[in-house]
Amino acid sequence: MPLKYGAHRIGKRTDPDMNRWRDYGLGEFIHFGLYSILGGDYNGMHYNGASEWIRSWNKLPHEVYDNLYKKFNPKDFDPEAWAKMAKQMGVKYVTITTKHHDGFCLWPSKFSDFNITKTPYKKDMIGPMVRAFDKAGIDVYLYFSVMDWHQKDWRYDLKTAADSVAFNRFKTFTKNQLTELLTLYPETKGLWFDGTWDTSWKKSGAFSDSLDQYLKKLHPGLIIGSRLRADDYGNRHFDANGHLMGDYEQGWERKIPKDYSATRGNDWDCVMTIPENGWGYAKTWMGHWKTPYELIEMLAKCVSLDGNFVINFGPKGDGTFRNKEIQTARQIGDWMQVNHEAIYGAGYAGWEKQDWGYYTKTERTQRSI
Ligand code: H79
Repeated sequence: MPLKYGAHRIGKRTDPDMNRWRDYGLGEFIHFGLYSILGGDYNGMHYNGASEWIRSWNKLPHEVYDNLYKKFNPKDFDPEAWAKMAKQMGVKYVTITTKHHDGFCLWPSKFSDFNITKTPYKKDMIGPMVRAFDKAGIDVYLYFSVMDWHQKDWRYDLKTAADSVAFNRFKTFTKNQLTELLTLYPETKGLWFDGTWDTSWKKSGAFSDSLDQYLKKLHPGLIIGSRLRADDYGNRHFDANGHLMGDYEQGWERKIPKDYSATRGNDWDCVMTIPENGWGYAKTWMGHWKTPYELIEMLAKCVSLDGNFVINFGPKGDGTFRNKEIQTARQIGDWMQVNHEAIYGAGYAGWEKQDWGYYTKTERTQRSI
């Protein structure tokens, strides 16, 4: 089927930047923002959804949430300590929330007043994080929610001409913010898009395609997963011909392919929460906390199926990590120190999983077979 905005490449990217991505094995996700202050609680009540979605809770007035920036002061934020913890854990890449669905920007954006400079903390958080991780040898990816609850021009659907006019302004705003991020933080290796599931965006295949091409021209080598674009018919991830629209499949959120055929032979990564659901800090811990052992098994499974595994952390509003997350990171790091050879640069071995574990293959082990 002829498509104007379908996949422009069939099969995997083979350039050095993408080869480097493929070799990471283990990554870290960080969710940090205004929601970290509340930690899923408000007025003595507990929100049962994901804590970073608390603004959408009918018990919390929007104006309360939107004024949280006046209290945002992560005074103990220490980017070097964050990078050190990630390094010990053995992660090769980190994805940082620059702006979640609430629209709050952790960098001094010229295009939105709802940003870090208006808080008591005042200072940019993204730059120091990017530089600290980069210096530690950990590649940096920026999480960016397209959906933005703070922007008046955001639309869920485009039903009227006025909607389209507003949404066109929103597109320009989005492009400006992304240009700003890549210009301010040239160390960035890729962008992790989210909040792209609404009809308005699905109707914007032409724009998302041109945006993807523009960003890659601006920042050669940039890696963008399959969550940014939509094709001519509003298909996401895979176009109407079944081809992946992105450098890797970005649909594995809190789930892992059951076997190799489920990966369709594409590059992919799985992003995983330690609790059952919820990415931002949650004061009240609900449900099961994955043990380091469970997370390591997931990591081994992902690598054995040619994917990367990314574990999420939700630091507290003061900028420090909860002890349980620190311990989890440390225990995974201890395991990685002994077993990293089976993770870095490793992938699908073509052998069936056994009850005692998973096979992974590296170029070296491949040569010796
Ligand atoms: O940032 C983390 C989550 O907050 C975010 N992605 C990760 C990395 C995320 N947001 N939503 N989701 C994940 C799940 C999507 C839920 C949806 Fe819906 C179901 C979107 C559309 C249908 C909930 C119900 C939101 C709108 C209706």
